[in-house]
Amino acid sequence: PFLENVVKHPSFLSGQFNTSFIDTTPELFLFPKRKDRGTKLLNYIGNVTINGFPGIEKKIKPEFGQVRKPNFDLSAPLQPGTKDILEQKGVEGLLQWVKEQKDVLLTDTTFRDAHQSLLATRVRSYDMFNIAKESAHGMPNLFSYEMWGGATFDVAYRFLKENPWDRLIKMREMIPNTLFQMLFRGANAVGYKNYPDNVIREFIAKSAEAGIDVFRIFDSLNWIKGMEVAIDATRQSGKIAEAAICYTGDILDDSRDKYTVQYYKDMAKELEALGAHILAIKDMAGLLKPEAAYRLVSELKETVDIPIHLHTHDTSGNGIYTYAKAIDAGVDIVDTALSTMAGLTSQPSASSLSYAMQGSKRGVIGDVEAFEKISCYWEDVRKYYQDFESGMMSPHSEIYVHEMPGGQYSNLQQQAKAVGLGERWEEVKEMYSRVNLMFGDVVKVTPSSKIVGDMALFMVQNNLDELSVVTRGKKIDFPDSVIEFFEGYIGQPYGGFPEELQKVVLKDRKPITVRPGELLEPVDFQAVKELLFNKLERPVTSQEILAYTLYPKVFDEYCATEKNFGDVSVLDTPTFLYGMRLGEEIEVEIEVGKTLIIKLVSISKSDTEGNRIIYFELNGQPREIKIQDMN
Ligand code: 3PY
Ligand code: ZN
Repeated sequence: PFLENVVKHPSFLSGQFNTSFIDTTPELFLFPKRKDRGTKLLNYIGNVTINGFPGIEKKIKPEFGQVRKPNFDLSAPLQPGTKDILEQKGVEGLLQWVKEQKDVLLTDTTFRDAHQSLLATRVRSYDMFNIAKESAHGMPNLFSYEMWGGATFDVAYRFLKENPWDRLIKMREMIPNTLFQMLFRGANAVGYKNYPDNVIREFIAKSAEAGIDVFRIFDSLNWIKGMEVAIDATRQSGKIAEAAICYTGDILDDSRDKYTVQYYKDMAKELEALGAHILAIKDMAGLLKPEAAYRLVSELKETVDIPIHLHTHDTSGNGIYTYAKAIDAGVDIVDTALSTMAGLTSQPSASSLSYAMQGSKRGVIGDVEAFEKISCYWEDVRKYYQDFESGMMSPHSEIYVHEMPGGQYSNLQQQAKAVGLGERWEEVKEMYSRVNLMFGDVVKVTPSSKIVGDMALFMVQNNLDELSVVTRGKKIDFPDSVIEFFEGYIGQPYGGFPEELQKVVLKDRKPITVRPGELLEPVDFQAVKELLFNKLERPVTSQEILAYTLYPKVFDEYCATEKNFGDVSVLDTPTFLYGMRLGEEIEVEIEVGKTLIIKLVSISKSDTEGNRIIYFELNGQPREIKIQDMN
């Protein structure tokens, strides 16, 4: 075997070479033949045309038509926004400015929670870039865009085969006037388990560098210890630490005395003392009823001095009413989505709220007409992702019973389908609420919600109930996530673990009670860098090191896809999801000013080995691609 190239030759590495070395070792110039970007993309398109896209019913690419875009003057100077205030006045100046606003400020979640909650997080950067400049011009007076974090990081690599850091960096360039906000799961970062402290610190530092200004930090069990490192790291990077209390249960129901107003007030005080700049009420499932919102916000306003930012989901259909009551009680900022990406498991609609508040003491800051124009774009784009819709067509007040977070609903449904439980979805939802009670009535938000969901799926699949889990428990291999939870590796739930169940799940394992970060060895980033360098045979960025640290397998698969297919993020979404129709011609801008014209000419029948030849034209030149038909 010859050495792949000059920089890896031992003599080169040890610095022992002279010019004759090059003349005597010509094999060093036999660089492996790399496929060009065009061929790689043809491979991708051919493959998805023949074999379909995971999670999408295989069909001929539908005709979607042109998307509507607002005709704003993009050459006009941008109106300054909250990002400019942060830059000019610093964090304290910005917070002061927020407190001075008489009307309520909005965070727009269209780029993150809205599609996480409606479309299983599948909206691609391509569709965001395409409306970013218009958003910067049309919505300059938002408090922030929630546009990163939560499930978007993982899904970008895992399913969309694109780099989430690129999304952040490019969006930052196109929307320079408004704060960017991300959802950060405390010690779980953007993952589903606790990470060592140095990973949390490094992730926050790098996200801040790439463009995040506001970190909404929560712990999935409302365990403040799990949030401390992230709050500190955010402050260290000079950014805004928005610490969240996750709302669960029902403060209006006297029979549920675990999560009371006093519980939330104590937590808020502690978070303020820890250095939170803003307090978020994170109503991830949409359980905060209007009167509860009024009481909770009024009480919290009395308890803390920092601004209060309310987040809800509209699953029950009561979201606007909840916000109206919270606004009456003095909430500073609320989370909304553009109307065509709002409602149901997503956030309430920005424009509906604006209209709803007309004539009240406090209005909504923002231009409704612009919201509606930008919203038309999303109405058209949403159609691309129709296969990821949850099928929920109307408000579901059942949410008050099963308490499933909006961001989980469509994802768990996909998970259920994937393990063959699509037809038993009603049972899964019911089991979800039963598992919550078995676990001692826990806060349910990623990853605790995923653990409850995993257990619910597991119990439905294995026909288990509360009793048989315990009586047959010794012989049951519980899902890994459930074991980790009972071991204490997600943190400590308020009120402790149910002991009997904990013993059944853990068997001989011993649970921990300290912060997992205290036990986890710091990650050696230099070692990860070297490992990745050897795997990828190219220099690696600190962003890639973090991605690999959080999701090694997902990142490996992403790199493998990139190697085979190149950068597929440049494809328009219908082509990315459905491939091409016979006779169709598309243009793909692979870099600024460099466009490929691709035509799908014909497809052969499968040969005896199941291969098909796809005949393309690439910039007018005939090209053939062989694809294995997996159908
Ligand atoms: C997430 O952690 O992704 C959430 O959206 C929680 O609500
Ligand atoms: Zn949410």
